[in-house]
Formats: sequence, C-alpha cells, structure tokens
Amino acid sequence: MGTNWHAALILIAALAGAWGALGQSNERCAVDGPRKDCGWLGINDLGCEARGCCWAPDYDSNKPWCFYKSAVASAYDMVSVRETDLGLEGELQLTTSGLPYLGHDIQQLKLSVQFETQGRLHVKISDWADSRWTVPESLLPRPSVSTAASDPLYAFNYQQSPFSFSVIRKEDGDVLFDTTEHSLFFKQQYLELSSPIAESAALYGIGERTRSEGIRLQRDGVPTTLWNKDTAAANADTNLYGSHPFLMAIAEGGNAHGIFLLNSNGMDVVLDKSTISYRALGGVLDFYFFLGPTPREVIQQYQEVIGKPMMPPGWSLGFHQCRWGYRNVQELDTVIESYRAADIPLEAMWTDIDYMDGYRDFTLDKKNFDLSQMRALVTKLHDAGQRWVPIIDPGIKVDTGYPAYDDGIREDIFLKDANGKRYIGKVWPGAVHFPDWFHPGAQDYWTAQLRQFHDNLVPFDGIWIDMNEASNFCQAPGEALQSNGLGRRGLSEAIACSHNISLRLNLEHPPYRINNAEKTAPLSEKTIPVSIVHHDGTFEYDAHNLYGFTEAQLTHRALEDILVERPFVLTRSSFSGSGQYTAHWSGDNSATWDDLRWSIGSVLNSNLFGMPMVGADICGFNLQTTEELCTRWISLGAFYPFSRAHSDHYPQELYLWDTVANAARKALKMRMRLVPYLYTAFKKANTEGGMVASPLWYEFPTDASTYDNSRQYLLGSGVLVSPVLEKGQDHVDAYIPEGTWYNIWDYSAIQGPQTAHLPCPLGEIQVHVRAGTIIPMQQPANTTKQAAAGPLDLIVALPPPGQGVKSAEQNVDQYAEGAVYMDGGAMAVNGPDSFTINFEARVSGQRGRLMAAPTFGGNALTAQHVPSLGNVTVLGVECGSQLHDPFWKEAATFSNVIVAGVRVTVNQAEYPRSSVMYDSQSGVLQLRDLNGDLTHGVVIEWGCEYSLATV
Ligand code: MIG
Repeated sequence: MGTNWHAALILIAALAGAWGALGQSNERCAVDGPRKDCGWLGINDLGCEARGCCWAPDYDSNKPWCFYKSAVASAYDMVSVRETDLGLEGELQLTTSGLPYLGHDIQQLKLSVQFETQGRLHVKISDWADSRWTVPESLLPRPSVSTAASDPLYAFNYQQSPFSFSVIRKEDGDVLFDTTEHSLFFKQQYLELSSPIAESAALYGIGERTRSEGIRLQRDGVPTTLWNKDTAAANADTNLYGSHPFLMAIAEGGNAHGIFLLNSNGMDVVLDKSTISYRALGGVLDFYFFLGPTPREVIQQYQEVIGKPMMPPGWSLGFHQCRWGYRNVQELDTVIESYRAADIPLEAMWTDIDYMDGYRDFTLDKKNFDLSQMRALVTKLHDAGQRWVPIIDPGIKVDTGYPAYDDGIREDIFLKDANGKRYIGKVWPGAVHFPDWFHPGAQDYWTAQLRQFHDNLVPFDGIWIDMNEASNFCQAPGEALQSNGLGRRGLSEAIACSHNISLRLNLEHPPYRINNAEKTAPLSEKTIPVSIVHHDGTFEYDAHNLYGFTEAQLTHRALEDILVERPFVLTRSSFSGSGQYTAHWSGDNSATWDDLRWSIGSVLNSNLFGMPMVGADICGFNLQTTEELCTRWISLGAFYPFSRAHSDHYPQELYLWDTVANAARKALKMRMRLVPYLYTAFKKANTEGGMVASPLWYEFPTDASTYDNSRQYLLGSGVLVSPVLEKGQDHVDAYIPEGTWYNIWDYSAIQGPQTAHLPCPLGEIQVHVRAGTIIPMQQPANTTKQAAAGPLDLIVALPPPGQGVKSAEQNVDQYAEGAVYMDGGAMAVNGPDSFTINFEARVSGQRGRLMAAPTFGGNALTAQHVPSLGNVTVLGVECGSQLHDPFWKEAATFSNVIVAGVRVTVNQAEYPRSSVMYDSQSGVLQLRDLNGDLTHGVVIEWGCEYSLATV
C-alpha cells in the first residue's frame, strides 16, 4: 500500500508540474499597459506570482499591483434575440477571447431573461446547450412562472455589441446592476461578471463569514470566498462552513434591493468602493434581482426562490445545554439535575460524539453510554417534558460488521472516484466513507439508519449534523504529506486516506484560484477531494458547497418519517435554501469578548440567509470562558433565536458560577416568557418569509444611523435587544430607533431616535418593547411544555397619544397590535391543532379597548389546549396626564388630591376594582389573573376615572 501510494504522489506531482507549465503563457508583463486585476488588496508578490500573474506595486494610482499579463477581456455579441412569454432569450457569440491562461472561452451562450414577478427579475447566462452544472432542482426547486410580470419595478436593458445588460429601478432610475463597462468571462472553469454598485449603498450578506467589522460589508477589494470549509468560526474574515451568494443593498434614502447568484461552485465575490465582481469556478451565471423596495420585501422575494424558513418545533425554542466531553450517562444526569436544582430553565440535553462506540454513528459506547442507562435517561427527560438531541457526523466508519457500513456498501451509496473506487477519508472514527446524498438510495439508507437508532436504541427528539462541509482530516491530494498533528485522532493518514484515487488535475487546480482560507488553499484541503464523483456523475468540484445542504434536507425528511412531531435538525454546513430544512449554529467560536461581539453579526447574517433559527455557542466553544464573559454571554444568548450553551470539554454549565446562574435565571426566564412571541415570529417567517432576528435597518430602513449597527438587534418587529459586549462595563450605549420603547423588566419608557447611555450591571441586559406592539407571553417555566400549560399574558405597549397611529379610523389616539400562533407541534403549520389569536388595542381619549379574536386551523375542539388569558399589562395608559388640566387642578383643594383610577370591564362585565392596578405616574395598568376565555375571544374595556381623596 505504502509504495503504491508514494508512486501516486509522485505522479500527482509530475502532473501538477505539467499543469503549471500549461498554465504559463509566454506573454510579458506590461507594467505600463492597462491592468486587469488578478489579486486583491493585501496579496503579496509570492501569492500573485503563484497565480501566474504580474506583480508591480504602484503607489501613485489605483492600479492593481497584481494583474494579468493581458488586460484583454473576453467579449460576446448578442447575435439574435427573441421575445418569450416571460421576457426574452438571446444567443451570445464570443467575439474576443481574453486571459487565455484562465482557459478556453465557451463560444456560444444563452441569455434568458424572465420578468418573473413585480419585484423579481431572473437573468441567466448559460452555455447554449444548457449542459453545464446547475444546482439541482430536486434540492432547490425554482419557482415556476407562467406569465411575465405586467408592471415590474425594474427595467431590463441590453446592448448587443459587445453584449452587456443593466437592471434599473424604474421608480427613480437607480441603476442597480450594469455590466456595460465590464468584461463577461464564460470559460470552462472561470466565470466573471462585474457591475458598478453605488458607493453610498450599504451592503450586507455574502457569507458565511465571521465579520469582525460587523455585518455591513467592507468595500476594500478583499474577496469574500465562498467555499464551505471546516474553519473555526473564531477565525474572522475567512470562508467558513456555509455558502450564501446573496447580497442586500440599501441605497441612500432607504430603498433596498438584493442580488442572488444561484451558483454552488467555489467563488470569490470582490467588492471595492465602486464595483462588485463575481468570479466563479464553474456552473452558470444565474442571477436573481430582488427589487424590494424594503429590506423585508427583499428577504421575502429571496425566500420565494430559496424557500421560506422551516417552522421549528416549539420545544426547540427552550434552552439547550451541550458540551463536547461529557464522559458518561451519569454526567449527563448530573447536569440535568443541577439545572433543575439551580432553577435555570433547561429544555434539551445534547450529546456530542462522546456517546458513540468508537465514533460510529448510530451506536452507543457500551461502557459509558450503556443502552439501558441511556434509555432510562431519555425516558426521564421525556417524563419531565425535556428533550434529547444527539450529534451525527456524515463519515461512516469503514468497518465490516457495522450495520451502517454494511448497509451502505450493500446499497452502494458511498462516494467514489472516477474509476469507481470508494473514497476513504478520515474523521473521528478513523477511515470513513462519505454518503453520496445524490444517490437515489441515499434517503432510504439515511432514514433507515436514523430510524433504527430512534426505534431500537434511543428515541431522540432532534438531530445535530456536524462536520458536513464535509470535513476530512486527510491531506488534500498532491499536498506534501506532513505531520498534521492528527495522530491523536487514531489511524495514521497513510492507512486511512485514499491517495491513489483517480484525480482530475483541472479540478484540483483550476486556473483561477479562489482565496480559500485566505491563502488560496487547494479546494480539496480538509474536505472530500473535488475529483470525487457522485452517483449521477457530478464532481464534488461542483457540488461541494451543497454537501451539508443535501444532508440537512435528507435528515429533515427522515425525521418527518420517523417522528410524529415536526423535525428539528441543526446543521453546521449550509447553502442558500438550507433554512427550509434546518436550524444553524455559527460553529466553533472562542470564549473571548470579540467572539461574543461577533456572534450578533453571525446570527443576523444567518437570518439574512434564510436560516433564522440560529445561535452561537453560548459562553464560547474553544478556550476557557470566564465568569464575567459567560454572564454577559447568557444574558445575550437567552435572546438568540436558538439558545444553546456548548463548549469544547471545559465545564461551563450555567449553574457553575453564582453570577452566571443569576444572569441565566433572569434572562432565560424572560426568554421562556417570550416563547409564544418568538414562536409566532417564526410562524410569520415560515408563512410570509422574513427574518426573526433582524438588524435595526430591517424595520427602520430610512434611518441611516442603523446601517452600521451590529451590536443590537430586533426579535420579531417589537423587541429590541441591546447587550453589553465589552469587559468591565456597567452601561450600554444603545441606539433607540424612532418611537417609544418600554424596558421589558421595569416598563420605563424611552423615546427614540437617540443613543442612550443605559445602565446595565453584570447579570442584566437591556431589552425593550416597541410601542405599538402587543407581546404574547407565558409564565416562565423550566420547559416550553410547562409554560404552555399556563395562561397567556400580554404586554400591550401603547405609544403616546397621536404617535404611530396607523389606522385611518376616527378618534383613535393610541393603537397597538399583535398576534399569537400556537399549535400542538404536529408536522403541518396552520393544521387542525393550531390557532391564532389576533390582538388589537385602541384608545380614544380616556377610553381604551383591547380585543382578542381567535381563528382556528381546525376548530376549538381539534386545537391544542387554548390557554386562558392571564395577566394583561397595558403600558402608556395616560389617565394621570389629565390631572395637569386646569379643570382638575382647580378641583383639587388644600385638603384633597385627585386620584386617577381605571375602571375595567371584561366582556362587558365589571371587573373587580381590587384586581386593577394602575399607576398614573408610569401609566402602567395591570390586570391580574383575568381567566379570560380565549376560545371565544375577549374584549377588555377601560376608562379613566377620577376621584377626590383626602390627604
Ligand atoms: O472536529 O463533535 O463544531 O460543535 O463539539 C470537531 C465535536 C468536531 C465540531 C463542532 C463542535 C463539536 C465538535 N465538532
């Protein structure tokens, strides 16, 4: 074996050399001529020359220092064009072939332009025969459209010779995309298209990437590389686990648009001050333009293409505890018990790879995670309304007699090389095969494995899929074998990894090198080699970025079969569209203040990418956390859409420090109270599209002071989260957007827009409710199940009279609205177990009215338990303000004062005065234990009344 393998390496080296020679051209570097950029800001001479390009620093102009030997760009003419039902179709013919070292140009291209909807334009440039790789419809079905939008928000213009096109917002003539001054490259392995993009526009998206500068994109010319990679999220500003070629732009004035390049190949997206440039290694140029004009509409338009976010099961909104390194069942049990003893909500206990027998998926370690003990533990969890979620990695250990391996061999579902040899990689179990998710038998195989695990071993409630970039500990083919420190991971590379596989050197070393890992690392580094082929003939080169997406889709579908409840899948790797199937976490962060801060951007970007159920590892995964950091982190993490603490072996459960435990109780109890609100926000995203956690500009797009804010965010449209993100602080400078906002704990009001210096001692977090919203809540409990058994509470946040009244109705001075969606957790959303209650509050002068009106997915009997209406807190009840009127001032005498009170009726029956609490100073009206029947709807009315009281 050893000899073969060495021979193979030598052969690779020789071929790589030959390839290198082919890639060279005899042209000289024209230092003074026009320069076509071959690098990016920060590339050095060595990096540049490694790309076969010229290096000539130029300090006096904006000229690129690293440039192609030839500046001649490829160009096409449109030789024919015809109108279609949906738009137009044109034929492009190559007229000029530029940059020969990037490969041969494709001669004949097809342009297809479809005016799909009013806000969505589809522009696709493909090879004439449509034979090139595209993201499979089975994974990402494109919306089907039969007639062209009649009055779209955009105009599409084109020029025939040389061919170029532009997209214009009709309303104001804003040019959103224009290729006129830019080259169009369509080579075998190099596609390029560029456009100006307004310097004043705020740009977001293009990931997955930990953005050290916040979510607003830097226009610095450094490429954002999209190539899924197992790089720890603690490494900022480099390509990570997922790929989302989606960009959001907010123009001056607040109009937003989106650009989606539906292409799964490795690519660099380069943004500088004035242009955007896409450079992809394959596929086709399949662009969608979304015209908004609001950011919310852009996201909704995007999600009409990639699919709306999945509806998470309600339980997944509880708090999750995980650690890599739990040694045995007893330790899991101790953690669960300790949470209970500490009175910190715990919904789900997670288990990392430690539970497996030799890291074999779907097995249990016999000694430490004994089957009967594990079953007992999970039964105990279930009896307490809690859940269990295990991890599954894609690599299946090569091990005869191990069912997942034997079945996979029998069903032939593992990835192979071009000669049909099964590829052997190396992950935790040692030698592994990787399932080919494109194999027609893959779904059945995967469902069967998960089913036997669930039915015959331990009944899990959700599945965590990790390492699915896919991560591979083998050296990339052709890389010099060096000690990689992976020795402790078991088998040596020489035994575990296939090296004598059939390689495609053009794939392993494409002529253009994307900036993988910020060092133009080989595409196959730390992953399945790109020469590996799928069952349908697709090379991993094309499908690599889809590996995790496909696994998530198959896992979601498997769980739909296996479970009676809605599936919960958590994935590390993702692609545009993954949010339909899975939740996401930001990956391996570190226990540092930087990582705490960056987590907000990662959560927001995931929302931007259509995966709103997202969180970062609370308290930090790598490195040892500190008490203060962990305290701040749980205060924030309790308000992530997905709230999970996780660490790499360090014990950092929230009860371990008093300060952390206090903060956890406070923040997580508030989270538990907010679960109905959160669940409703997810339901809205699931049915209408949209984000759940959003940057402030999502709600306030015309307020330019929100554009650079990556330190705060909104949950739904009515809750603002403003955490402390630095060590040693006891205040937070929070931006309060336009309107009135109420502190969620003490109901104090603050008026925006302003930047407020708010107190925030350790253990607390600033959270505000936006006036105009009605927030459905529950009483806090350990689990969502317990909480749902109790009554529903409301916070009715009224704006001051006259502010934010949206209805055209007469005499409405104050207005607020909200809704709650609930169901029993069945698969379908809006199913017979579901109901929605709409809330509206209107105040006219001194009289207010709150209405709760239910609608049922089925009827009141098929619905899950409808809670009763418990406590209602109305903020902004202004009875007291009348006391300043001259009339009342006169009425007050030396020995009397006037007291403002509130009289309340519920469904027209007088409500006991003793249960009404009203404070005219703060304007807070509290009604306790209403026991209102929400099955039939509730109407609450109140009116101010005044009385004289003797001093
Ligand atoms: O190579 O399963 O990101 O959450 O704890 C590391 C062990 C593999 C990486 C995941 C992390 C998980 C860890 N995994």
